[in-house]
Amino acid sequence: MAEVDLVAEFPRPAGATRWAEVMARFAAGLNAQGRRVVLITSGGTKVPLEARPVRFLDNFSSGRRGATSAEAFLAAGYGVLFLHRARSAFPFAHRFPPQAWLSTLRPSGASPSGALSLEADEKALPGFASALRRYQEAAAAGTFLAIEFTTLADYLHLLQAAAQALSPLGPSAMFYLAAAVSDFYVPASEMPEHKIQSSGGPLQITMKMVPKMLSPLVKDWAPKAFIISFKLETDPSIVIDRARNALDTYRHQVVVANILESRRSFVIIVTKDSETKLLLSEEEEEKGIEIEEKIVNDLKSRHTAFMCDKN
Ligand code: 9Z3
Repeated sequence: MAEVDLVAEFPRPAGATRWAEVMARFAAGLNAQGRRVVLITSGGTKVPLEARPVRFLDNFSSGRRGATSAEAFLAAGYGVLFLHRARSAFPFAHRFPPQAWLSTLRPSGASPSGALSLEADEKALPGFASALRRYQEAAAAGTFLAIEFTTLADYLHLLQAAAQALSPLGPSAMFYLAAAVSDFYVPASEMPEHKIQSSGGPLQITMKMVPKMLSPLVKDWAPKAFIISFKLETDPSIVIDRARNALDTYRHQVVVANILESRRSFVIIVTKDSETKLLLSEEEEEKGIEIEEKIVNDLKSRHTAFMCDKN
């Protein structure tokens, strides 16, 4: 059966062609070094309700899962393609919001060459210097590429382009789909052109279902890759069933199941024939360990096994 282009009905973002080239070059360079590459999607999508949008549908996702996981994957030797919602948590920077450094970093002089010196008490900004160093090492080694999306349409086009860029890597590519992608949208043909008027009374909107991109991703865009999706629920009693349902439907390798309130300290790694609980103890939390380190460790070994199986 001919493949239906599910992405085509969404407006293509400006710059998509250039980003596709940048991603393809990034992936090819790392592939030539024999490095594994992970595509991390992170943050929530924004869905416009009007053609000249004043209002949007958005969601809770902060992007912390994706940003912290990117750091752990870089430490584990992966190349990281970080497809994230603009202004959501960014690797190595998200623990240091402006409030943390505006009052602690002090300009301590500028040299005639234009170099600016900044000073801070190490204790006032713990981890800051090490985060800068780790980010700059990854940037210099060419192992980290960050690309932004804002709307659902941006996300869908960039995901497709990223999948195509990683497709030549076969089983060395991992997809880590942690973004919280809207399930609903208003098609361009049904959008009011102008701002919806409150004088029209209470608002009723009918939204269409967003097609599940996991299906073409697994079947057509990157059929040899190691693919992990995330399942978020607020009701703990249904999350495993929903995760199993996704594995049965899409036939990919792993679902990471999590509950909204406990997502920072508990997840379940679900595969066709296993369920592995990963828990962060209070002691570990106090030491500053994050659950993403455990998730990435676990998935890296599963990825190794997957690659061995394919070779
Ligand atoms: C997740 O489940 C992520 O773990 C979170 C991370 C979004 C909860 P934060 O960004 O939170 O650190 O604040 N992501 C996937 C969520 C999702 O919408 N999954 C779909 C679903 O559950 C399947 S693709 O139906």
